[in-house]
Amino acid sequence: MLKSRRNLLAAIVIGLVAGTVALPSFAADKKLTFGFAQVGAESEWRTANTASIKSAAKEAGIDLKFSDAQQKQENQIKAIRSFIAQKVDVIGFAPVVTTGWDTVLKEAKAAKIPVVLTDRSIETKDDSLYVTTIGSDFTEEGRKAGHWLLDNYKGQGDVNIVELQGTVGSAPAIERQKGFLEVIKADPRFKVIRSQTGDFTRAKGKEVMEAFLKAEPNINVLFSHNDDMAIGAIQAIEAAGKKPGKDIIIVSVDGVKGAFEAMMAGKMNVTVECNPLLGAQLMDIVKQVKAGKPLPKRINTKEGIFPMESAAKEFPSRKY
Ligand code: GYE
Repeated sequence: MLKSRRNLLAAIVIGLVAGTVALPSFAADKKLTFGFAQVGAESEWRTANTASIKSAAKEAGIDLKFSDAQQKQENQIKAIRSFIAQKVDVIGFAPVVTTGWDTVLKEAKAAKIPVVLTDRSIETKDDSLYVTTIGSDFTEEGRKAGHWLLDNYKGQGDVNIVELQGTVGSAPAIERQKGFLEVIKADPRFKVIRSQTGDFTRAKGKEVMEAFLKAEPNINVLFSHNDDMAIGAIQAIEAAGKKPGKDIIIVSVDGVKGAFEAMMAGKMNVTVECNPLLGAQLMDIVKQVKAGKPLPKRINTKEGIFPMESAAKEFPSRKY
């Protein structure tokens, strides 16, 4: 008995060396699992981002476990914990806000599951808690918005600006504001007279703009941290009997189709591009992380700026 077992073992070893016996290949066949905690479905940008991630995962043969946090940090934390419990290979998330992630990321680290951030960044003293962040340079987007305004504003005298901020404490809201203010402070005529969050949604953008219009009879410019809020605000401006794009100049960020439609209708003046189509690059990174390849801590996406005059020409080739 013992002898025949030994013989069998010997036969397998010889077979393996000779290449005639194949090792069980489940290790190679096993699909890579990627748990992804999305912010929510708050904007056109986000819808395009989610679609890009889902289709890229399919194409890359990655088993995607997708969770929608409905813009709530506690839901994202729950999703990350469930990914840890499921022992996924890699965890990814677009952090709704910048702070408050250390505890859950330490849990992922203890479970030896690498974490990739996409779209939004976090603040932490321990940057060993994630491998890399892939996304846009939001400060630069704010600067582009500011430069466009300084270069293109035609009116005389003081320029009263109202600002619709994105989600409080989110990287794009903090950094777009920072970049914009940094640039417009070069000209003291330009003043932000009101600034409030519209949480990146159309409904809130409309509501907050209505309040701005009631409180301020003399608004010259709206700077909106995303297109959806700007589109909501356009409705409020029209309802107040004013002409968006003329009576109130509208400067926005994202570059989604809805913004191009508003620009072609003459109701929005400019949108700074923020590219949501991060899926393919993200899946590449997931594979590299799993293979243990070293990656830079920060990977930026490239983007442009589209004034109203370019909208009709650009519109047919827009992908989101
Ligand atoms: O600008 C906004 C979305 O984080 C870059 O989130 C993203 C922002 C985007 O809701 O539309």
